[in-house]
Amino acid sequence: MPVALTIAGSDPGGGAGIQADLKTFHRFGVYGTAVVTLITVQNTVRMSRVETLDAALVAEQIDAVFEDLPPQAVKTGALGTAAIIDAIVDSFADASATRRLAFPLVVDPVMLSSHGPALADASAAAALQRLIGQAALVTPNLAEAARLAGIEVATTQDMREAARRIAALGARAVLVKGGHLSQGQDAIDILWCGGRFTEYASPRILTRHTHGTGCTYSAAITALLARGVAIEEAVRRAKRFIDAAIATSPGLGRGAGPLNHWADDAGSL
Ligand code: PXL
Repeated sequence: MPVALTIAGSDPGGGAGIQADLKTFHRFGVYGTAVVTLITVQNTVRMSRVETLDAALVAEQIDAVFEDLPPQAVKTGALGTAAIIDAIVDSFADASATRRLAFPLVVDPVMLSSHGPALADASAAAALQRLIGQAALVTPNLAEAARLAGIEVATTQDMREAARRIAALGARAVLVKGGHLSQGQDAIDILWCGGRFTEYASPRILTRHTHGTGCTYSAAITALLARGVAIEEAVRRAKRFIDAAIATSPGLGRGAGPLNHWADDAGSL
């Protein structure tokens, strides 16, 4: 059974962060391992606290997984501080040198949550560039793409330019997610990979239950990479999965509820 690792924050409400990642890995038939970087206090209506863990504790968790359960793919989510990001970069370098461990890395550059405290501090944005330099794929939403590329991102043309700029930081591929674009009927995501663009469009689903969509999307891609699927195809299948997961969200909670992580979409699995 392929193994995937998520390095991310905890959402006690179960809709985002490591909880969403593990459910998604499981759905795709991949054994999920998880290293916690920070603990949020939240549910579907509020996020009231973010507590980051000690960077050395994060590194120790990663080493415990690498020592015994070497993953075929790794993703990162909310990382909190520059110290944690630096510890992760060092852990990867060490695993490559001493354990000859190699895996595709998916970086979901989570910086802000839709509500509540930030999931990364100011120093983290700069440190994130070092991690991006090692990524097989980076998956920013519009706001994150704008921040990383240093341009405004309001159109699909901007999304392409942002993808190119983020790739110039050293990432092998960049997926800019246009779910928050104000124009158009479709949710359009743009992938820059191997010197060409691929556009993925699906009808926008009008719902407030989208909590954890970014986490779930990048976890699905990571699971498919762990199974040896190529990036362009992994994104195509993962997008089908999140569309189904949003369309069949269970409507839990009184606010922005979670997706259906058990969505049944035969074409994606
Ligand atoms: O979706 C971004 C995100 C990532 N990680 C954790 C979160 C959230 C959003 O709420 O709580 C732990």
